[in-house]
Amino acid sequence: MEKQTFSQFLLDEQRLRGIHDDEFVLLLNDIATACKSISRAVCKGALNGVMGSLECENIQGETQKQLDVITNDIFIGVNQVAGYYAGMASEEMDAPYEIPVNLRKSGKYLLLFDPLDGSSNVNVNISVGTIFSILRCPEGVENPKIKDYLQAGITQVCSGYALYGSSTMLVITTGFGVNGFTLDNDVGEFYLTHLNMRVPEDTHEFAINMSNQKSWEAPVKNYIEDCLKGTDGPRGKQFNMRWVASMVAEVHRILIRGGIFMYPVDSKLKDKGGKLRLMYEANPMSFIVEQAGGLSSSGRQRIVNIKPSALHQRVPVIMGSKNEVEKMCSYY
Ligand code: FBP
Repeated sequence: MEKQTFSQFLLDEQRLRGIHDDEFVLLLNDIATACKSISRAVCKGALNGVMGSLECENIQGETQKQLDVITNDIFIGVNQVAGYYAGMASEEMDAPYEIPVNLRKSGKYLLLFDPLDGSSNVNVNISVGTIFSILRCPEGVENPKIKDYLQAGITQVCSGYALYGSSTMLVITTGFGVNGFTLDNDVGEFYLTHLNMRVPEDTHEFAINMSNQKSWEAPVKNYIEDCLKGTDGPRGKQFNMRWVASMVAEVHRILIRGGIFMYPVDSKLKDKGGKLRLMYEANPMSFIVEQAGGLSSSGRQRIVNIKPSALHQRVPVIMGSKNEVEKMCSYY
C-alpha cells in the first residue's frame, strides 16, 4: 500500500466529511513546510553556529536563544505569504504580528505558536518542538488586536505540533481525531505513519519537575506521594517517572504509550499563574490530547474552557490518560 502524503490525507479526510476547502489544505501545507525548514535549522544547529543565546529577553523574561529567533522568523516568513492569516502571535514576540499590507488577502484565520518549545534543551541535543493553534479571525476584522486572539481553546479550528527528535514528526487535529506524519528527509515529504492516535486511558507513568516539590500545592504533593508509595500504597501499583523538559516530547510519549504530564502552579509561580502559556502551549496541546481520548485540566477546570485574559497568560497544566487525570483532579 502506497504511503499517503500529508496533503493527500487532508484531502481524503475532507472528502470523507463532504468538506471542500482547498484553502485549508494549502494553509496546513504551509505549516508543514515551515516545520520542515525548522527541522533543518535545528538538526544543523552547531554546524551553522546558532546554538548560543542572545543578549536579550523575550516577554516571558527568558533569555532568547538564537534558534528561538531564527525559528520564529521561519514560521512567520513561510505562513504569511499566502495571506490565509489576518494576524499571528508568538511566544517570542510581545505584541501580535501584523501581516504586511501587501500580503493581506482573505485573512480568515489567526495563527498562534511557540516556534521552539523546550528551547532549554536545544543546545544539549534533546528533542524540541514547534506548537501551533489556529483560530478564526472575528468577522470584519482586518488588522486584529490582542482582544481578537483571546478566544477560549474550545474554539480552535486546528492545532498541532512538530517534534524534532530521532525523527521529525507532525501531529495534528482539525477536530476529527489526531493523526501523525513522519518526515522522509530523502523526499522532503511528511507521510502518514500514525493514524487515529489514541491515548491509553490508564497509566503508571507521571511526568513532573520533581525539583519543585517543596513549592507544590497540597493536592499535587499528596497525589505524587501516593504514586511514589507504589504497590503498598493507596494506588496499589508501581509508578515510573519521566521528565524531558520539552512539553512536546512529553505529550508525544503520552499519545503513544499513555501517561500524565503535569506543570502545576506552585508558590514560586503563583503570581504568574503557572509556567506554561495558555494560548500557544496549553490550548493546542489540550485540543490534541482530548481529540485522542485523553483529558486536560488546570486541576480546577477543563483548560479549553478557560476564558483568556492575556496573550501570554500562563496556566497550571495537567493532561494525559483519562482515568489518571480524573484521579489526579480528585485530589483538588
Ligand atoms: P519553552 O521552552 O517554549 O519556554 O517551554 C517551556 C518548557 O520548556 C516546556 O516545554 C517544558 O515542559 C518546561 O518548560 C520545562 O520546564 P523546567 O525548566 O521546569 O523543567
